[in-house]
Amino acid sequence: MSTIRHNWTIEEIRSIYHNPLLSLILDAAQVHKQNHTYGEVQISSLLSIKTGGCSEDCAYCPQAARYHTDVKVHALMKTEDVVTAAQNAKTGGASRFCMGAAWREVRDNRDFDRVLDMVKAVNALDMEVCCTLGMLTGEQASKLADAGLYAYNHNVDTSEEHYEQIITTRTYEDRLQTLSNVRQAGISVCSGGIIGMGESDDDRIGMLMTLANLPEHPESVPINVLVPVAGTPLADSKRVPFDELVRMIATARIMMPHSAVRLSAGRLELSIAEQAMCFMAGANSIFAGDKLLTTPNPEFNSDKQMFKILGLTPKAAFTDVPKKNIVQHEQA
Ligand code: SAM
Ligand code: DTB
Ligand code: SF4
Repeated sequence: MSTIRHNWTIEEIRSIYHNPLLSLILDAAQVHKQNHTYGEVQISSLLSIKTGGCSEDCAYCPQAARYHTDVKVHALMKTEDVVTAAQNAKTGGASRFCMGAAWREVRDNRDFDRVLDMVKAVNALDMEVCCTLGMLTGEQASKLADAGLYAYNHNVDTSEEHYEQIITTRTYEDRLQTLSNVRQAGISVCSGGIIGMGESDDDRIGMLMTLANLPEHPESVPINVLVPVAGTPLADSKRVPFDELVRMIATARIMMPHSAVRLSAGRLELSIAEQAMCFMAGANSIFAGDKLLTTPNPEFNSDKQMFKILGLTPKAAFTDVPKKNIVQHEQA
């Protein structure tokens, strides 16, 4: 097992990140092999349970109400439809089910009560239940934990310095506070970011430093490649070259040896060979299913073929979250 550190300096990370690519991949692969089953990949499935109409101004996001994108606003889904989607995802091999809502923050209302019911119901399917609902108070995090929530996704998205170029309607500190509330409630933390938003290498390095120097490393670290969406301010962003993605994954793997590093948005643009380099460099989790939240993702069959070609195996769910709650399905 590798040593877990929370005192990374920018210089140390720079020297890892800027290593010649093949040496970097080899170092990362060694860390990966010491801490994980090489070739085992955790499959998560995503569902947008409340879509569009969001009040925030995240420059990358097709769901922000202020940008004119093709996303259709959809109110919070019914619990039974969410459970059906989770069952289908499980049948397709997913061990984690992540429900996303286009909210700035959770409010204590009937919608939140319904989300708590969804969490209970998906937990009862023996899947790792994850939510991404925006900012949370400590009390809301505890309610989610009591309902059986396994993980909470809340990305820092970029470096603290670059953050205000991307989002002005909340602060970096707000993001970190929610992560701390989630941690305090005993929920597994999922936090990462996006590359391809005009950030510098030092911004990417700074983001990894923020994540790795948290009091505990996030158990999962999604690395998203920006999916440029027409109508958003970042619609015309240049595509991230695949070697920069591999570099980012390898550096995350070396800095956070025990965490799952998730090759997240942007896989549709990557060949199997490029994705293979990401897995060699330490990625051990993906989102599967032909849709992320609102944008397309590789088809089930093409991922199945990739798993076969690369000899990857899906990781089983790790659910020790007690199912003490009675599941109440709402009526339509
Ligand atoms: N509203 C909640 C929030 O912002 O935390 C949850 C949903 S939000 C869509 C979840 C994450 O999706 C964002 O933090 C961002 O990292 C990622 N994301 C959104 N749009 C993206 C895009 N176009 N390309 C890549 N990642 C994106
Ligand atoms: C994460 O880091 N990536 C996922 C998940 N967490 C919620 C979201 C990606 C969204 C991509 C744009 C979309 O499909 O709307
Ligand atoms: Fe809203 Fe989340 Fe999209 Fe930002 S990323 S606009 S908070 S849905």
